[in-house]
Amino acid sequence: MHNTIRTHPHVAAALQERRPVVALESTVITHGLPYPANLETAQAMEEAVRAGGAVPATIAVIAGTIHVGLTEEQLAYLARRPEGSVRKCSRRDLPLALARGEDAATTVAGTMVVAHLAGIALFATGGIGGVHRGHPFDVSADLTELGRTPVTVVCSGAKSILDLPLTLEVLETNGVPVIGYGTSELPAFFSRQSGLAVDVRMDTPEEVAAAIRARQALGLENGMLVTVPVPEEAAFDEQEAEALIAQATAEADAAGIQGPAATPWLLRRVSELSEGRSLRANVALLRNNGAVAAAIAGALVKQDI
Ligand code: PSU
Ligand code: MN
Repeated sequence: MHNTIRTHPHVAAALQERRPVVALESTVITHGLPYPANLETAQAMEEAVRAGGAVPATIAVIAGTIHVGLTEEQLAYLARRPEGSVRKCSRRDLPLALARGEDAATTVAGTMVVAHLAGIALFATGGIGGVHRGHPFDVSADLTELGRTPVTVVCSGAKSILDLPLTLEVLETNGVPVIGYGTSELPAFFSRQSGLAVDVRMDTPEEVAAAIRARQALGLENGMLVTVPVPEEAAFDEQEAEALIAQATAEADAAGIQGPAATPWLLRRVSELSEGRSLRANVALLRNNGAVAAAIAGALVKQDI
């Protein structure tokens, strides 16, 4: 099984030399955004990580091999795959995709598993999964993974297609601290507000790096969440985002959409309903989160002496 994980030479060199590396997920490319916006966004996010002084490592399974860091061709290949041809790959799916030689895009949970195996401590994305509204037993494996894998996830909170208070409760149960980056309020993806408090506000990469170091010093195995509000110029106000999401959720329930299909279906519907405005917000926050994660990765490496 020595071919199970292949690390891109740029990523391998950075890890070897203890330079900053930021992992990126691939489900957002195959199941979260439409082509060609997905490819442009994935490229822009990698660029934001590089501009922030870190090496991006986008993670995906291609033909049964896990790749840590994709070539431009591999990124374009994944972004163009027709709907339904790439497995949405959480922790449980990884062995299935490998054994069957499939293409698979890693979710937050799947990406955390691989990042940890590869020795990458930080991971940036848009939104994590959570507890679905009206379906309190549909709890994303992302929350369980955050409770058991020591990777720090930089994101913009979660969309309010999820039940955000219940999502915070499950994070607490799993021992996952929620840090607000430059905010005391949990960001709700499209909007900067949710009315819910984070556990702590931190304003600099150094503060976050110190929290990561403290967790490592204690030998705790859980991950941490760093939540960054969407940039002001692309943000929706809370009521606006809420109206879109309430409609999409009601339609999904009426159509009987459930399980792993629920998140991709809701993301697409919200995008249709907002006529592309949500896409602009999505792109803006992904780039910004890449830049913030790169800065934290830089601070982490400096404290690593
Ligand atoms: N939320 C978003 N965009 C996304 C996802 C969530 O705003 O692309 C993706 C992430 O990959 C996340 C997954 O890990 O959906 C969660 O799916 P589920 O609810 O089936 O766990
Ligand atoms: Mn779900």
